[in-house]
Amino acid sequence: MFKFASLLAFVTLASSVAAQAPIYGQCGGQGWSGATACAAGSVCTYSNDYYSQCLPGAASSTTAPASTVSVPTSTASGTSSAPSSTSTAAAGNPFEGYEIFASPYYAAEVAAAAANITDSTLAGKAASVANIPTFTWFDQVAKVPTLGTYLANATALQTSSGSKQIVPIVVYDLPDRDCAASASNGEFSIADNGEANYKDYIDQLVAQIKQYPDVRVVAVIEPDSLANLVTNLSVEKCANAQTTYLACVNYAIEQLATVNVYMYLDAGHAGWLGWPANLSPAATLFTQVYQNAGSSPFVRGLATNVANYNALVAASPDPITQGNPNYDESLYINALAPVIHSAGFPAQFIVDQGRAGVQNIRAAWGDWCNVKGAGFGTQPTTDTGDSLIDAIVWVKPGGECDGTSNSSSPRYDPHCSLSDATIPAPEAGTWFQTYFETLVSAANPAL
Ligand code: RCB
Repeated sequence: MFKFASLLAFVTLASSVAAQAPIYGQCGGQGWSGATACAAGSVCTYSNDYYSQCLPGAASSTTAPASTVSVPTSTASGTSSAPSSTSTAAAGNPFEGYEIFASPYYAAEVAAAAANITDSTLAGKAASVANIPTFTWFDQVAKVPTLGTYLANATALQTSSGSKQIVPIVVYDLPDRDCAASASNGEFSIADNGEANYKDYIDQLVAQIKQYPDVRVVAVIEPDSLANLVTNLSVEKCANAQTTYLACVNYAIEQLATVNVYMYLDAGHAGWLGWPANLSPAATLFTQVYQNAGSSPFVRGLATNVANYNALVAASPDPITQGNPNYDESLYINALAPVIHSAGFPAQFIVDQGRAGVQNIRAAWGDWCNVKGAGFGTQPTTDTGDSLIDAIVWVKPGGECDGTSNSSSPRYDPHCSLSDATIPAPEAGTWFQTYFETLVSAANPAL
């Protein structure tokens, strides 16, 4: 998976009338013929060979505070803990009593996308997605300064509104990233100083977070990474990456704990580690990672279904799940939890439902790329109906592409041209307008 997209349509429009790309607009990359200068207050920042983007400078940002959405809280808890300004982790659910801060970056993407929809009913629904809090992915070190902007905005909003803010981020920049697939290969390579580069990336995240102790930060740690170490050590790139992944994830946990970040390690999904043969090795690995990092109370638990499509509770098993008794995320979590708890990791869970609104759309459970017919799912809430689950969240920013269907791209992954993938799909990480429109129109519950 890979997420950090361009405002393609927005940029196209803007670059035809101005020589400057707007903040968050594309400003370079192979084949790019639009503006290469950025609007005041932003700097053209290399993302990858296909994509450079105007990012606000950390010091001079004028980004307006983003809107937030109240996360309905379950009635069980009336108390909430103090802002994370001490080194003691608060007991209980870190989401409880907090509003999840809505990223101004994703809001801008969505606003631009909605402006491109002619059907006014659909456009109105699309625009409403900007107010639904979605995690922000730090998939590249050059984007880390923008975290300071978000934290400053969240701090200001917390002060002005009196509502405590939790800023949701994804830590996603391992060297030799996405070792079993191609579409989301990252910027760092183990062979080329990758571990040191990764530690520098973590240090930069920590330095930003340290400056804003009054807002709470919650992080999903390295999607797919530990799951790949459970099931894909037969892939040479994963086997080679094993030691480095573990060292890097350990460093991330230990450092982020020093600035009171509440962490959930990515735990794949029901159709990956939920297979009975995979559950026990997964529990062992997660527990080892937790304990090697000193059993930090800031490691709250595990995140499941990130960027995937599984229901939390399926009305009936999708035929593709046949053979796996854990055919939805709830069953997976309730099968994994006792094993991991008895191993010594008292994990709680969060579950991505961002693209899980429509079921029975895949030809095979392992299909993950831009699956056709997906709709936005249950909106973020702590009212999860399961005491093991802290929150339903939207981790994958819906509308950002999973990977290109162009077989001549260096990051082409065959999953992205399967019969159940949406084709043609643009380069990984760019905005995928038609996919976003389907997510909106198929949303369940409806937007
Ligand atoms: C990642 O792909 C798939 O799960 C299991 O084996 C079986 N049986 C991408 O790489 C995930 O569904 C495999 O052990 C065992 O008894 C990322 O780029 C798929 O989701 C299991 O490994 C027993 O009948 C992307 O971001 C994952 C496999 C039986 C991410 O997905 C892939 O593993 C599963 O089959 C049957 C997004 O989630 C990685 O290899 C598939 O059903 C099967």
